[in-house]
Amino acid sequence: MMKLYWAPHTRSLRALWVLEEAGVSYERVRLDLSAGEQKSAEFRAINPMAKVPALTDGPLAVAESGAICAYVAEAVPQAGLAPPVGDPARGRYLRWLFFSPGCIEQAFLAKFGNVQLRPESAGFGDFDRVFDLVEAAVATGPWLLGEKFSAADVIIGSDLYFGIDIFRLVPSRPALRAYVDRCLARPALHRAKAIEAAGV
Ligand SMILES: N[C@@H](CCC(=O)N[C@@H](CS)C(=O)NCC(=O)O)C(=O)O
Repeated sequence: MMKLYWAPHTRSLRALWVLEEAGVSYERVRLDLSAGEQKSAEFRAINPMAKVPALTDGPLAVAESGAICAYVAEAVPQAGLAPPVGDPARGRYLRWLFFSPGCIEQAFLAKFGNVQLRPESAGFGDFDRVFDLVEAAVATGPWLLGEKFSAADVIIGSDLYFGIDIFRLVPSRPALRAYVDRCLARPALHRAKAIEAAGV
């Protein structure tokens, strides 16, 4: 059985959300970050970065929230959270999974730190280019790949939820707002947020 190491109000929400979308039973192990439980030798053997979320599945351990979403989508193919190899939509799916850590998170950090970078050198180009692209991708919708919800929506939807509603870094443009609202309406995200609120 998959086992999720998590903490409330962190990127663990993505892992909770994708597991709830997958509809599998899994075990949760809550770590107390303020007590430093993520730094224990036992947890570092699972994620040497000493960060949540991390997931184990028997002898396999996977960390990085995007990788966890990709893993769950492939481990539970019946949930239909990833286009299979050979499906042309898989190219866009993979791009969006990597776009989050490669571009969106970098754009957030640059904005947070008020760091000015040359768009030619910064892998994300610039903040507006990143969110113009995401806005265009979700404008038609309902999901990034069209009619079919995927693990890429968990990643990009949670980035936008954090960026717009929590950190207020991203302007709430109408198409972005509507997409985040569609994500927030998903029963699996409701369940993930309820788990987070209950803390168990
Ligand atoms: N790139 C990682 C980032 C994970 C991360 O930064 N986790 C934070 C919470 S959101 C954490 O565990 N912080 C505790 C610490 O660094 O001690 C991912 O996407 O999973």
